[in-house]
Amino acid sequence: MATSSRLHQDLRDHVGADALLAAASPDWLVDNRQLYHGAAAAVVAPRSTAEVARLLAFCHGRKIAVVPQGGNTGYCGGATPDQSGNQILLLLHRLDRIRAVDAANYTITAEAGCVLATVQEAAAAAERFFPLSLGSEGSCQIGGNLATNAGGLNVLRYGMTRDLVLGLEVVLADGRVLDALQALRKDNTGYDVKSLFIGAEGSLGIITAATLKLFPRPRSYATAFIAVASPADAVRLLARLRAGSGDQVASFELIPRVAVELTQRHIEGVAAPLDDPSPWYVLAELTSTRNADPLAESLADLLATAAAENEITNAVIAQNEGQRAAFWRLRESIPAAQRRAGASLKHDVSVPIAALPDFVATASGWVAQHVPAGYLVAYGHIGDGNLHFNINANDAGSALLTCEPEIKRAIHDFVQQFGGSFSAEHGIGQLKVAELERYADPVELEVMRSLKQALDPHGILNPGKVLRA
Ligand code: FAD
Ligand code: 2HG
Ligand code: ZN
Repeated sequence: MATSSRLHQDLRDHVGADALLAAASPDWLVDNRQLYHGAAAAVVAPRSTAEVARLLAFCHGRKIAVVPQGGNTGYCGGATPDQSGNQILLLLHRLDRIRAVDAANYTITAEAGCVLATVQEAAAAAERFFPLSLGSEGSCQIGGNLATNAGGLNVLRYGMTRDLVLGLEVVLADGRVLDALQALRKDNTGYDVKSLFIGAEGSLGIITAATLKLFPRPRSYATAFIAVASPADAVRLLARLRAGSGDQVASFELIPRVAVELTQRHIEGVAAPLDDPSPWYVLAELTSTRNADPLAESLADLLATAAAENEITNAVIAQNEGQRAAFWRLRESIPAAQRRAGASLKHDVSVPIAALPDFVATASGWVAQHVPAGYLVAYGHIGDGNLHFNINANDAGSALLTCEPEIKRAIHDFVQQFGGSFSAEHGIGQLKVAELERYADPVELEVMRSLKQALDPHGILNPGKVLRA
């Protein structure tokens, strides 16, 4: 590694003087969950794909590692450099242009550093809808969403980020630019190369822009907060609502009583939508692109039948946009409430939806018996079979954190037993590399390593993330 001042001068010469930042903000060197603290040899914030390409060509030639960072909201330490001080931190936030909105083609082309909320707003301004929606949408970037294949609150209807992609522009490890920014819904010309970079967490290439699918804008909503006795009843209710509503369910979130209590305690202005306590709740939303679609009436009918069959114990339908926003605020502030409540362990798991009730019963039984230092806060996207099977500490946290390895092992083993995934939507980063090695099919792992070797022979792209360096 060249001396720091020499490296900085080389970066100015090769990439552009303006791209090199004077110093790293401490916020960029720690991950969102504060699990990892790193250091950087230099921080580069390019304004164009060409600058990213020049940076990578330079780093490829010198075998210098590059760690891309978007909004830094990721949960697995993927955007944090290691502690060597030899890696270059590549910030994408200056690549922030919406290049095109094509309302007739229902597509938007956005640069990687666009904040997700900005992409949503640009679509809305053209009377279109970009459905990716996460609690972090005010700060995460579309490039980070693509790199993690983010999920979120509308997957049930619209799919994961991968399902929303038509085209990508990617800078490869050696600086070549892959221009696959097609806006086509049909394109069977060989391998789907762009797909490799989605969910690769910056380990195979740097995403600089994407062409994304848009949809008709929803104009009618019906949003209910529903009390259910068990996850099994929630799963039955999901099937009922999907079939009975003409498949208009866009979101279906499971919330345990303890999460409602945590948000009331730690987040200002959150109120419990239903007075009588229930062990579980569902936040369900139906949407339609028709104006004044009587969704609330059909939802009320479906819920009345569900109540008559003892599938639900109570429900309230939002009567106006304020109430709808309040239901969503409660749901979206569960991670913040959990954080304010103290230390926690997170398990972002999925199983086939039908297996979810048995998984919850088995894994919570184990937690109740073996984890006296913590309490379960299991919530999430039950409509996608994805639960955040999190455990909060009863006290300062050290007793819980000490048991982290055996708790993780037990929960992830249950997940495997039920045919699920130990990382449903948050990726691998540096946090779950060993889990991937343990649970992935060995042949799949070999293919991943071959792809890494082929696309990044010097191992400069986000080393140690997804795969061991
Ligand atoms: P970063 O954290 O900056 O980076 C994530 C990874 O992508 C890193 O490996 C990084 O190196 C890589 N990367 C970033 N940009 C690029 C690029 N342009 N090219 C190549 N690689 C790149 N996630 C969900 O899936 N669903 C949720 O519902 C959800 N809710 C959340 C709620 C809260 C309150 C918070 C804090 C997080 C939540 N997340 C959720 C996690 C997080 O927001 C997502 O993983 C998000 O997609 C990360 O985007 P980012 O821009 O912050 O990426
Ligand atoms: C959510 O669904 C996010 O709110 C965050 O994916 C989950 O904090 C978590 O565990
Ligand atoms: Zn989630």
